[in-house]
Amino acid sequence: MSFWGQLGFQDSFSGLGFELAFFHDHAMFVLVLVSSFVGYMMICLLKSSLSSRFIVEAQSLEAAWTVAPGLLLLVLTVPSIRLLYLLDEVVGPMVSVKAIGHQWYWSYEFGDGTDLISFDSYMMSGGDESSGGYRLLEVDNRCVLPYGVNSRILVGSADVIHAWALPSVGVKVDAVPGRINQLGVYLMSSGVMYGQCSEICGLNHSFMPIGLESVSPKVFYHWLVC
Ligand SMILES: [Cu+2]
Repeated sequence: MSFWGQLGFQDSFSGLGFELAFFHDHAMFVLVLVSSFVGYMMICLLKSSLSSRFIVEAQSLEAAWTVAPGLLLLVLTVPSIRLLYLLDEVVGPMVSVKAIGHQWYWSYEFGDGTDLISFDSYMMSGGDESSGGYRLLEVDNRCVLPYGVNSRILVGSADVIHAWALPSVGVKVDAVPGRINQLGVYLMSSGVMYGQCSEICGLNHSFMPIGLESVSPKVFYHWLVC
């Protein structure tokens, strides 16, 4: 989760989250480079008292200032498109969980090889850390997934459009009624992740947080079966 005064992304729990943070840093590098160069040139132009009445064309200069931004765009586009396709990839999932958005809570369903397990996940009332969790983020029943295993999350909705989003996993998927969106997740360590519904879905949109617990496959199996 994020903290006061935090400037960058949250620490990542998944490989794709790391990739997203890397791409952000990469894009910021190009952005700072370009804006400082353009800013420097503008200041130079404003301050300069030089003028030239005789230069009517400069083919090589024009070629350079056309090709250079093109190359910069390519430097941004190639990793961006690679990441876009990677995010859509679901590789042989061993665990599937269905996350369904409701007004205003989430419900989860597990149905892999066992009886269907389903439960609702409501925000904890109380509203301070003394009640055992972070204010407006803690839920009564967290979704549980194993780390070190390819998982698939199927996201749907029972009423209006919600969005299942977990910044520290690098995940944000719309929950659309009558449609199932899937995403692949590979968690890399144990921990608890917090997210919130990210589609304005009505009165209590702010009060349907998402809690995800990443546990070892063994613990997950026991949780699922017992
Ligand atoms: Cu919602």
